[in-house]
Amino acid sequence: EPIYFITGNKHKLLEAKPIAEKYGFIIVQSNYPKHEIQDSNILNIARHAALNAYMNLKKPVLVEDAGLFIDALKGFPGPYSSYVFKTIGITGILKLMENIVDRKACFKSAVALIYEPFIISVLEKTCGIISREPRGEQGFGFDPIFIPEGSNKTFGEMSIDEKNKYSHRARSVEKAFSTLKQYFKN
Ligand code: ITT
Ligand code: NA
Repeated sequence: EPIYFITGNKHKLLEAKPIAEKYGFIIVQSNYPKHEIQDSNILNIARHAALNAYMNLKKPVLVEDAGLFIDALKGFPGPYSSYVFKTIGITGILKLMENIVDRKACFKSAVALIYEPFIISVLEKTCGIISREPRGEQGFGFDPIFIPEGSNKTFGEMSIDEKNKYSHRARSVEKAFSTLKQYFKN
C-alpha cells in the first residue's frame, strides 16, 4: 500500500521518494490539500496536517514542513518561509542581509508519518551559510542561496542525489522511514 505525501511541492516528493524506497516504502503525491495551521513550531504544523489528512483519507500519510532559520535575523523567516519566499523572495532576503557578516542559517525539516498503528514525528536540521549571490538553477525555494556545511556549492547547484547527502529533508525522511521499518520488524 502506498504512502500518500500531502504536499503541493513536487520537488519534495522527488527528494523523499528514493529515501523511502531504500526502506521498501512507496510514496505518491496526494492532491488532498495540506491543512496548515499557524504555529511557531514546524513540528506542530506537520503533525496537525498529517492528522487532518489521515482522518479524511484513512490511508498512510506523510507530511513534511520545512523552513529556513537565519541566525542574524533571529530565526526569520522560519515558519513563515513559504510566505516570505512568495513575497520578498530570495532578492528580499539577500537585501536584508546586505551588510550582515554573520551568514549562518539552518534549514529545519519536520516530518509526520502516520502508518497504522504507528505515528512517527521527526525534526532534523542542516546548518550552513547564506551566500552573497544566488547560484544554481536546481531545486526550489531558497536553494540558490543556501550553502550547507561541508560543501562549497549551494543547494541550487546540486542534483537531488547530492542535495540528499546534506539536506534537512533527507535527514528527517531517512529517520522517519528507518524508524517505520524497524517498527515493522519488531
Ligand atoms: P508543502 O505543500 O509541502 O507545504 P511548500 O513548498 O509550501 O510545500 P513548506 O511549507 O514546507 O513547503 O516550506 C516553506 C518554504 O520554505 C518553501 O516554500 C521554500 O521556500 C522553503 N523551503 C523549504 N524547504 C526547502 C528546501 O529544501 N530548499 C529550499 N527552500 C526550502
Ligand atoms: Na507549505
